[in-house]
Amino acid sequence: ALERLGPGAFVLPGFALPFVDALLPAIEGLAERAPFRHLVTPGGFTMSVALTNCGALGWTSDRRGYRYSATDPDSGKPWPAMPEPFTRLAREAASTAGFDGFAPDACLVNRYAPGARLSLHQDKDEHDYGAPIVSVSLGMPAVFLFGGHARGDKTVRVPLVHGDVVVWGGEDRLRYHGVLPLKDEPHPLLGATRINLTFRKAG
Ligand code: MD3
Ligand code: FE
Repeated sequence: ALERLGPGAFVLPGFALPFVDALLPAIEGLAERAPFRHLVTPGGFTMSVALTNCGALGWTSDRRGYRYSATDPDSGKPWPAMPEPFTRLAREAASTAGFDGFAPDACLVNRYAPGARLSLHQDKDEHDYGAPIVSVSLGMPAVFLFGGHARGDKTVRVPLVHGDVVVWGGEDRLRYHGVLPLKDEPHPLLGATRINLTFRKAG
């Protein structure tokens, strides 16, 4: 199934379910080498969402700004390689939404506890806005906010559950988006945790 949110934005309900058994141990493995951390924004706020990365590039933030980096600033080492099932899932989902040949070089792994949220923002630290972004939801449900091209534009609420995949590209690539504070609705596999994998072509 494929639900259209906009001209270039699609929800693929349950698309990741066949991959879950491979994804969960891979996430544990990479969190051992690059632990989840709460980043500080340039404005001095500590994010409620914890983050790690895998792939050639990882997204990071501190008082000096947002950027992609080839190394984990906490360890000085390269980010863990992108596990093969991650790459395959991202590529198959993008292709299902009409974006053939997606080759992500960055995967942000966001971890939410109850109450964690992501305020409205645009993803514009990537070099090539021509490539789509693929987002995979695991664990607790969340309500995603999908806005317009200006911060004040009205938003639509998109409920996302374990296994859902969203693909954003084309003219929807730079739309504002966010995640409402998570409710405490524990998931059988992940407990009181939501994990979001976001695949990008950053470099
Ligand atoms: C819509 N993460 O890490 S990715 C992020 O659930 C982020 O953790 C969300 O936003 C999360 O930056 C969901 C979904 C996403 C990514 C890029 C978009 C939605 C988008 C670009 C344009 C429109
Ligand atoms: Fe985002």
